[in-house]
Amino acid sequence: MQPSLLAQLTVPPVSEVKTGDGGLDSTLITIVIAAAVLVMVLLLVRTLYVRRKAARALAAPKALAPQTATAPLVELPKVVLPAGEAEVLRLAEAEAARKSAEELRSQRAALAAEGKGAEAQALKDQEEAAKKLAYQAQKSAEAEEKKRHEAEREESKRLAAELLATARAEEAAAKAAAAAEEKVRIEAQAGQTLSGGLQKTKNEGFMSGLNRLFGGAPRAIDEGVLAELEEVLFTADIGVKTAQGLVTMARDKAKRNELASADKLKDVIRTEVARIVDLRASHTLGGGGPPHVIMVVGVNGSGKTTTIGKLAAKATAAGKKVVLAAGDTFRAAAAEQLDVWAVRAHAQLVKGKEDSDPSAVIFEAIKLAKENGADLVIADTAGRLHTKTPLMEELKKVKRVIDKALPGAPHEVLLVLDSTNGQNAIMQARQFHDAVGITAIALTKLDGTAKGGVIIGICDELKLPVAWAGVGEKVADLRPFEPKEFVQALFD
Ligand SMILES: Nc1nc2c(ncn2[C@@H]2O[C@H](COP(=O)(O)OP(=O)(O)OP(=O)(O)O)[C@@H](O)[C@H]2O)c(=O)[nH]1
Ligand SMILES: [Mg+2]
Repeated sequence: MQPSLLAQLTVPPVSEVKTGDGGLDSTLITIVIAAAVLVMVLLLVRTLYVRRKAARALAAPKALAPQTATAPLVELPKVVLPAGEAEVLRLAEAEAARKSAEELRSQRAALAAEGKGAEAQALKDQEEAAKKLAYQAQKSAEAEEKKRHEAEREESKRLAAELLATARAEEAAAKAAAAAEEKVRIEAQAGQTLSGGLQKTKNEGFMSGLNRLFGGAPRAIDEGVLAELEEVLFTADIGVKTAQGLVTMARDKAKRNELASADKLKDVIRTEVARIVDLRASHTLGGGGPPHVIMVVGVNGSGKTTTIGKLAAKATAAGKKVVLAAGDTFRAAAAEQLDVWAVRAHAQLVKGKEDSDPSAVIFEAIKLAKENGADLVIADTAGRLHTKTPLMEELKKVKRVIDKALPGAPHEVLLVLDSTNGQNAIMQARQFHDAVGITAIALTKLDGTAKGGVIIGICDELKLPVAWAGVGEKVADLRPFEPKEFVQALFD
């Protein structure tokens, strides 16, 4: 019969497939399967190896992490405890049972040699019992020994923790002692008094002119005296407007016959100067925030960085945590100079790359100060730019960004002015004040100039208080400016 079409198309089962040599076929299939299995096993081994290597690499830094540069390292001390009563007893029991088993074994051997099989068999049971007892006693002794080693490890850990705590306490005490020493050192740098720093202004500046006028024999107030006063004041560095005000006041009083003599005129000017400079400024370096943020501005070379360093040293000596922001990114040397002060003052410094955005650096510094619970941030800024952006525009931006970093900040905008610039300092102060709203002034280099009278002009024209007076290069040479002390130093 002819097979149906369907039957012709049906594929026969594998077992029915016949080729020339059935034995060779099955060998080939076996080889292929074996090769595939081998490849899979190799791949699996490789994957496991790679994973383990990666896991080890990840684990490595974790193991090192606690060993920070400052954390003292303590080795685990070796602790050896004597064996306890139970352990000794169990060991003795095991030893005695072993001996007994040994004796029974030799007795049994002797009996067997004498052909006393039944007696030897009886001893065999006793020997087994002794061996069992020895084994159990040995196990109990080992358990006791394990407990003892565990106790040794615990004691070792406890001792290590104790040693670590002692080492940490010693390290903290050493740090505190060093900080206290530094504080004493900074305080011991006596520095100049304000009066000492104003010597040139007193002996060569406008005060020397006034003293010439009022010194010597008593003089009646006449037009000659008033003309001389006008000349002295207009050539002084107190500014035209202030000089004008003082002269007008003197003339008015003379007209009203309120001035009996030139001495009286000196008193009147003293009182008026005292009134003008009596603008109170805060010297606390705090009150805002926290952190309290001071933005420091001023033309290049006015003494910004030096003043920041001195303020930072004062604040850290008073126990404050200080962060300095190297916002003058236009000169590489500016950040380096601030770095030196930061180290000296034990303050933290945040700096960016040269020519990086000053606002970004200051933003980062405030962020860090907030995270670290710092009390004070003092931000340095550039005094001159190499870019097309005008300096005042850049400073306005810095101020806006500070407010973004900490709403309400900066709490102080300190303008650093070089007193040797005389009346030009008044003009600078006006420009900075218009741009960023100055809250106080630090007047530097009073020790090297006769133009200290500029303080009077600044206070009079801008109604801005002078908070700090720089009278030298040492930390202590930055004096809190006290209006009364200033007037006394000049007039008495
Ligand atoms: N004698 C004296 N020198 C001072 C005083 N304050 C600052 N100086 C010096 O003035 C020079 C300039 O001071 P800096 O602090 O670098 O001035 P700056 O405003 O930061 O300058 P730039 O970074 O260039 O904008 C330095 O040599 C300071 O030592 C002071 O009160 N008395
Ligand atoms: Mg500087």
